[in-house]
Amino acid sequence: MEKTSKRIRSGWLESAALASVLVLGFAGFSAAEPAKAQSEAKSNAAEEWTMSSDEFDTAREIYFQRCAGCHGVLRKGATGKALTPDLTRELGLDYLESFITYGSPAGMPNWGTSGDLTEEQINLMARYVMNTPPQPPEFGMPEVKSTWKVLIPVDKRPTRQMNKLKIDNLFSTTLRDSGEVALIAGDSKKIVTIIKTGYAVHISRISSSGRYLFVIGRDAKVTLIDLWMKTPAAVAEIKVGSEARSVETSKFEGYEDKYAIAGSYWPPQYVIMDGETLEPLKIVSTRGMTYDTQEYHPEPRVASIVASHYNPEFIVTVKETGHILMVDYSDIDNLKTTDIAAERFLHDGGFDSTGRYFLVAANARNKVAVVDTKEDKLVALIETGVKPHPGRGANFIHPTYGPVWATSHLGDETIAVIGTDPVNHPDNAWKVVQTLEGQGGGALFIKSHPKSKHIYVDTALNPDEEISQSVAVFNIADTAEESPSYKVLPIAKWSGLTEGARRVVQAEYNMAGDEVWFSVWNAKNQQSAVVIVDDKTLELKSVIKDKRLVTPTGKFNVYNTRKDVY
Ligand code: DHE
Repeated sequence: MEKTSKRIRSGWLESAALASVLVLGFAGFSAAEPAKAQSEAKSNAAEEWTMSSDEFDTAREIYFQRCAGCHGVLRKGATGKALTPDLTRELGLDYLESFITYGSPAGMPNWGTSGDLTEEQINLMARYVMNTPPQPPEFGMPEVKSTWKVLIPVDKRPTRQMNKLKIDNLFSTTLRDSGEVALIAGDSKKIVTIIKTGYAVHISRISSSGRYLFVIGRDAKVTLIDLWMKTPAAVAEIKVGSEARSVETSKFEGYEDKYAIAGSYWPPQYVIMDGETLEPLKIVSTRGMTYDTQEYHPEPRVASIVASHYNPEFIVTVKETGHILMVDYSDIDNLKTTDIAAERFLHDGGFDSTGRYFLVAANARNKVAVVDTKEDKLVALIETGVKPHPGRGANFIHPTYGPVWATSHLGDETIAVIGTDPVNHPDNAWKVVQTLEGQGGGALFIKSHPKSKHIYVDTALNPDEEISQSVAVFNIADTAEESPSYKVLPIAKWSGLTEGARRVVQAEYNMAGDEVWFSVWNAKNQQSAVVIVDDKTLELKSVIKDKRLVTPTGKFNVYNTRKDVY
């Protein structure tokens, strides 16, 4: 039975910051669709889901901005429930309105009572989800290629590093609502430059050599940035679909910097590109059967992607159908893929400390799937707490159980600690060896570093402000106790900001592993900050406040990201 912590009342996209201005329209939808929905509605003129074409367009945009990430474009459901008309019409207008207004303990945000949607908008959305979902366009090679731009050709780029930056200690910082990344120097804490990217950048990844930075927007735009230029800037860009979350680059020996891959939510597919120009080389659809019941799913979205260190392979997780694809890039024309049946609603994950095992959240059934990237095999499916959400997870040496990897949870306050050393600690391997209790549910990211004695857990989506504005820090030595206590760092308070949601999100270490950076995430029209903590003393070290730091969320230290140190 699903248990839900009483400390989490609501989930994704609840905050003012999250729900703040998402100005992207879904211009690519086929114009015929609203009319189709409308005429369908008109034929049932007395039905409660009747909408005008304008209303349908408005609702479609709100749906894309706030609902599609969890419920899917075709509304087949994933993190959120399925919302197809056969189900929603059964539920009826009143029920849907109240569900949207008040949310649910299972993670549906309380859009009405939080003030994010008006009563009128709620009525609109309730009627919208009773209509047939419109289908956005496909992105085959002609469409993808038409968006591809090489801004600076390879032969016009520098042949050596032209700046004095310590590239390995740069932080690529997502400025979510301004469609930019800020490159921040780890040593001086100064913003080196701000680069225009896709809309609502999700993650950054670094090429194996450390020269190229890849950034992906929620609008599926990939931006390639050359860190060797006097002032680092974009040298190529491409749009691989209309909605995406993941990008990665080839890391296996002999293929360093050669290929990039981006996975999209819509259309459900991945695109392999040239690593220096982003020229699209291969597009592979992920539509297909669920791994277990083998039923067709039209929208199995690509979630996390990592690059294997053991084989020339990308590890591509397919959310709704629960497949993990080991995509061999050594011969792109004769593409070989090992398809691992894992578990449903794959989301985010990372490697163990050796880089051999990939652990990824499967949040439909509260599991973590473990893949051996050397043998290309599923090693284990481990039951955790409610909706594991690790980011890339935290590796540390447990005083009792040896090498472990830990995940926090969206749906409860626990932290699951999993043994990862089948050689020297076989009894503990691939089991939850300990469950820590943190501040509350709504945790998004957990982080540690091989040189650190600490584990940091944010609770950015917890509805209690004190909890969402602070982080819990565990001392690794204390995990020898059955129920170790933790220290709470009031990061938002330390930022000096006094207004706004000030959600504290995503710990990221510097290259040396002696500082930890946190975003204090406010709405677009409010000031945000990055707060830096001294990892030895757990005291405030520095605060970066700058009017250009608009809605900072993820931060990606170049060295730690390219070497998978976490
Ligand atoms: Fe993320 C990682 C998807 C909402 C910030 N997020 C990921 C990954 C996926 C994903 C698939 C793993 C990428 C990889 O490793 O290749 N995220 C989604 C969603 O579908 C979801 C739930 C809803 C949505 O509509 O996007 C979602 N994510 C958010 C946010 O609201 C966050 C907090 C703010 C934002 O910028 O949008 C957010 N996601 C992040 C960050 C990471 C991430 C910072 C990388 C963490 C890391 O340390 O690796």
